[in-house]
Amino acid sequence: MRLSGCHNFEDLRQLARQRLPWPVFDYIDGAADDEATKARNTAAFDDVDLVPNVLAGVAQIDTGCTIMGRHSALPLILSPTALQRVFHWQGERAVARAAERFGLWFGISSLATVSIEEIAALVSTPKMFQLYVHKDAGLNTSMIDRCKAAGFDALTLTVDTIVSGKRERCQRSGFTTPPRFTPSAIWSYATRPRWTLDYLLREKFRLPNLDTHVSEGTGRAVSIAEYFNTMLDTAMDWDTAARIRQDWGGTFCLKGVMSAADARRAVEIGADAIMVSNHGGRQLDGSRAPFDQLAEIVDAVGGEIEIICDGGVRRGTHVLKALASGASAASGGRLYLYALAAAGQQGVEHALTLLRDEIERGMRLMGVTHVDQLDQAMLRSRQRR
Ligand code: FNR
Ligand code: LAC
Repeated sequence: MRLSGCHNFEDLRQLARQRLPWPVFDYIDGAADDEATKARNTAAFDDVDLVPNVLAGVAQIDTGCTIMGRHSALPLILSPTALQRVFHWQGERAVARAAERFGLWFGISSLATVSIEEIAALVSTPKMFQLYVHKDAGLNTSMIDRCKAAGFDALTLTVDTIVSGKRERCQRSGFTTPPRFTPSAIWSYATRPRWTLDYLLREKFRLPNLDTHVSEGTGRAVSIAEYFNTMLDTAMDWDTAARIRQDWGGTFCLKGVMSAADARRAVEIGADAIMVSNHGGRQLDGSRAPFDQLAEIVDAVGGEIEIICDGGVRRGTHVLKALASGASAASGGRLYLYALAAAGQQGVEHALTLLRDEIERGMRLMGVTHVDQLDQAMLRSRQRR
């Protein structure tokens, strides 16, 4: 299959599967335990139907909106995801450039494989830095200071990863950072010569060992691999989140909020936005889908804080349903990661073209000319007659 033959995300997912060694594909495609939540994240959108208004005069439509105080050409954010140069040698550079071409927000993970400074210098489109609080407070301070100096538009604190979800596909494949040279891993590389040549010639298999964070105070350089394997700290609590919000001082988002009580806590500590998210089903399997949970969150804090619906988005209509349910935007990781893995920046732009076209077509068929016309009256739950 070629990129030009990809007409939806499942096509892009298959193209990624063809190109990636299975341990790398399974790291993207996989989730926690039985992967029930990952499946529900997308299926949740199918349990709600759209009720269009016709003959509404939709010759001119505007898909633009404001997200966290910045204009966005679509109500869509490319969520932060780790290790992108493991998926494709262009990595975060490709995603940043594609986001800029489409006028979208994108996120850079604490586990990114391109530096904060390089990304900031590369593009001017709104960007968030996603912080995983590390046990070494000097690392947290260093990253926040670097993001301030680099002019990042928002700090997004991920709060649903106090411990890692049980990723059984990764346990089975032996996917680790840095990649281990077990017999099965070597065989998986041999079956994907194009990816392996790229990775060998460009990254020399050293990628996750790049030193990308330096601890303030100790000056200790920490590689992505070490950060990935040492960051989680069960001591992380709301007081820490409030302190980080204070230290950052700018637009602040909490990613991974699922309960109304936590949404209210986010308002109390002065967060500007929350990403209602279960980490793409990669953390607590059995967790409710963000789209299913959205109404409860909107009832609790709608109008007090921006609400972003993160996860499971695979169609333009999913974005429209999230907005009609009260979200200010939708976001996702796999919605662009399969495309990145399959074809770098060209792939991400292809995925964003598919989504943009589906959002535009969906708005026209819904009879709306601007995204803020989408509301609950246009939705019907399948359960309710
Ligand atoms: C992620 N996600 C993630 N989230 C985060 O806060 N920091 C991170 O480093 C990562 N890394 C990461 C890697 C990969 C391979 C995936 C698939 C996901 C979660 C991501 O931001 C987002 O919440 C989910 O991807 C949303 O679900 P969908 O859109 O992938 O269904
Ligand atoms: C993951 C972590 C890195 O989901 O957020 O793999």
